[in-house]
Amino acid sequence: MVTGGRVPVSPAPGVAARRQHLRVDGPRLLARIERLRAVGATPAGGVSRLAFTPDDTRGRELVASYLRAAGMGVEVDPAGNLIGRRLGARPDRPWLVLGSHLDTVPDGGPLDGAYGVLAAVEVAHVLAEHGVEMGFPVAVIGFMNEEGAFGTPGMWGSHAFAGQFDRTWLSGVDSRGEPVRDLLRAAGGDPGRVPRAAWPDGSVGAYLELHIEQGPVLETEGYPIGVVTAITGRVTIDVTVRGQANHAGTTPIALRRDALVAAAQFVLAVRDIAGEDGIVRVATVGCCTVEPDAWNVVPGLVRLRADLRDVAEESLDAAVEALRRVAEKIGAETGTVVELAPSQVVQPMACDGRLRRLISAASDALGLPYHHLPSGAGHDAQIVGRLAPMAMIFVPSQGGRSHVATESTAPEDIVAGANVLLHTVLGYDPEVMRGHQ
Ligand code: HGY
Ligand code: MN
Ligand code: MN
Repeated sequence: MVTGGRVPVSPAPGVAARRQHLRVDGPRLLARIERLRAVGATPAGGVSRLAFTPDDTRGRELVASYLRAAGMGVEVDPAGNLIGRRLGARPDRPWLVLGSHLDTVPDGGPLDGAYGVLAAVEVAHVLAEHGVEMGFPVAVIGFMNEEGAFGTPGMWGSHAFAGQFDRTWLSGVDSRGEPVRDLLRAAGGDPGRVPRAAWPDGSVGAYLELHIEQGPVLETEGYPIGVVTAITGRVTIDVTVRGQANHAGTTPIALRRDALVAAAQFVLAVRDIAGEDGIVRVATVGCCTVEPDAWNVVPGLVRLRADLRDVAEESLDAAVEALRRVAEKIGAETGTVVELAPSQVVQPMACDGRLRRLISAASDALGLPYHHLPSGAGHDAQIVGRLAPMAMIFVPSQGGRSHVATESTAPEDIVAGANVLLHTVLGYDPEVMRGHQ
């Protein structure tokens, strides 16, 4: 399928046959994952590279050196995204973008995000080493602050990339009181120019993200590869419970306005709106602060954040409304005020059918069985998907565990997933994207 210009989009038959035998350098990929894991390693055996911290910056610098070793031009955009570019002979064509994130949750694992970026670097490295000329430019991106460090909005960098960044995110301070603008500047970004991080409509042909599953399905079902069908939607709600602090020994129970007792009831209500008989698939309260946080004072103020997830946006809306009613009732019964402020809504997103077929074909060619499954975790892909077609490849998570220090994937699965990414890239043809979804 030659469409004119200097380089044909599809390789000649002999070239295509040689490309079929290309594989990633597994030991190099595994060694880099271990080296990055050491940056921000915690005594508990996990990794803490929260966005905007010095360890996050050190990790990004390490990955920048790998991008350079892969022959890519490297830059940090104004939103803090780390970008490697391989222009190739057809820089005029829309980009094939590969990426994920490099930040972690506190005491998280070594693979969430980092695996996808390092595997994408490995793919670029193999293409360069073997002198493979693609008929389109390729970018590898380590997106900034996917996890929403210190209460800041998650999927930060991908929002900026897709032209969806909300400028109010730059105002104010994080949960530690640090001005967000200063944090971005210190991380190599440029708060005044974040809109320039947006890639124009039509500039991205497709986006591919390789990631660990972070759940139990692939391991339980016995598949080394997952082809993601859709990515869950998510809403986070910031909750403030206002009661009255008072002496723990002298204040009669009936007269208390205990903010933590009210918050505890709210946490149970969040659990009850989720699950098989609930309104949404899952819901969690994973953080909470208490004031004045003293064992002998009735709590006067509690702040927490609820995380609700479902593939149906209507269900998320309905759950927020249900929680508003519950909050009013709890407030009336406990003498407190329970305020709800939805802080970030991320829409669910279906993966592109053409790209999914390409991933399936790459897995078939490598003799790797695959399973179609939805993602219960959020990903940069669902934000980039607003700009361009996207798809995701999963590999199994041992024990279905993630966002914890014990997060792991078998080395052979890590390498297999990277090979599927490589062969999806080799099979990618911008012309394919003209076909039906
Ligand atoms: O929380 C999530 O789903 C993702 O890891 N950011
Ligand atoms: Mn994560
Ligand atoms: Mn992730």
